[in-house]
Amino acid sequence: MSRHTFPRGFLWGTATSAHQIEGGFAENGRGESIWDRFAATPGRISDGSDASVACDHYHRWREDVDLLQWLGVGAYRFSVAWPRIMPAGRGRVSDTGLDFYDALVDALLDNGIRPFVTLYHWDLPQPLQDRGGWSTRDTATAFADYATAVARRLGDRVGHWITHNEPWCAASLGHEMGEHAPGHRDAGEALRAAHHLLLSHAWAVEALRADATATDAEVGITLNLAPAWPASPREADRDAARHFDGSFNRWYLDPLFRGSYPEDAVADRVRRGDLEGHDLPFVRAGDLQAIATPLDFLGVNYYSRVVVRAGADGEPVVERVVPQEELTEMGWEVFPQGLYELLVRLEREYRPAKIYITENGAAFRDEIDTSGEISDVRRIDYLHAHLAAAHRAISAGVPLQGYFVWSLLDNFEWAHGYTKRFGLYWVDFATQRRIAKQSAFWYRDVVAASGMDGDARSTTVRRLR
Ligand code: IFM
Repeated sequence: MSRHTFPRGFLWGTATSAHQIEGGFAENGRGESIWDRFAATPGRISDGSDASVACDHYHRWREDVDLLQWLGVGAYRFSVAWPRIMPAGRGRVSDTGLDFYDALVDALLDNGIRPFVTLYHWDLPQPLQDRGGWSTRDTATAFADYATAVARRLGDRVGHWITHNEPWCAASLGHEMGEHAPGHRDAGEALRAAHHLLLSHAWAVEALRADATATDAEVGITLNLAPAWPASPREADRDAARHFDGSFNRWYLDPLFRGSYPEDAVADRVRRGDLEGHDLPFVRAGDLQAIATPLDFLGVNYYSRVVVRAGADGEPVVERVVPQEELTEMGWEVFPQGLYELLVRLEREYRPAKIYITENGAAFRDEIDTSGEISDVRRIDYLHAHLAAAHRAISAGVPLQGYFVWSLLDNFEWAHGYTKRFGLYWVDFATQRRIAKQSAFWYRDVVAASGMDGDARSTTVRRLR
């Protein structure tokens, strides 16, 4: 049977984010975040929940480090909650806020696990939102100060920094589609927010490089990327796929790697009336040069592709092209081939120095059986197929250096509340008990061998106990 063996030094990890797991909202002077406010607004979260307790990781982090140690992973990606560090968003820095992450970093390092620290995973301090949030340049300035505060405290030990997680989500889901905090529906505001997120990335890179002193320190950003396929060979559908690619993928990749926004995508926005005139009025001299500062790595979050057709007005409309059984609980198609294509494209068109897959995983309807086991065979198949695609991309020359499963734990899935489970560990939110799913056993074997058999199902069956 064929095997997929990953190169020596390949990093295996799992990922989480502060707001989705920590809870402890009222502890040690943490300030309010835009997600606290958003979740408190009736109708915003599908199950009416919030993240005030979530996985109670704020109190159970030692237990969670034990889970990582049991999995045998060499890396753990987590985010720092800005409202814990600067409760007002700027100004006073909370030492007790920093203490929490300081202790976590030490515990990880004691267990031989490298911390990958994300500075922003969507929990903007509410006081900054009250003054305009990401639609203002001031928030980018505040972010650079926050980056400095974190780097000064953790930078002697943290070797991997991610400035932002998925700026498209923060900008577009938050400001154009209204599905994420702060819940606005203004396409022009979303473009301003996207620019200020990228600008704040640039300033944070500078701050981290100045203040993070660990010798191997690397700085990058994580983007959520999805290949866009036309629903048919029709010219209009191909153009709709180009349009989607421009606003979703290239709107971030081009400024970061080429120092410019993609012209065709800007033209699409002008046509839609999202921009005043034919220009990007919020871009100032020097911004794009700063945004294109070379990165040590690109973080890639991959979940699925999109299939796009041209709507009546030519606008891209996302289509579902596969039966329900081939979708995850999020309604996303299982399409591992897309990961291969994406990685190869990134290497060819943007040449990042290194790539880490900083998130990949799936929500399925997990159930505990009568013997207390969670046989999440579909998740194992999903992860297996995506790892096989990643392995193929490495063989094709992609500088992929690590892979992080989303997620370590079932957690607060934003507007879906607790209804979507992505974890390798089941979390019983009533008792906070963590139970390893079969995928955790499977991943542990993959990590130990730094590879896996060619065939997922046979591996799975052997592991079921
Ligand atoms: O849970 C999210 C995460 O916060 C960001 N990337 C996608 C995940 C699944 O939706």
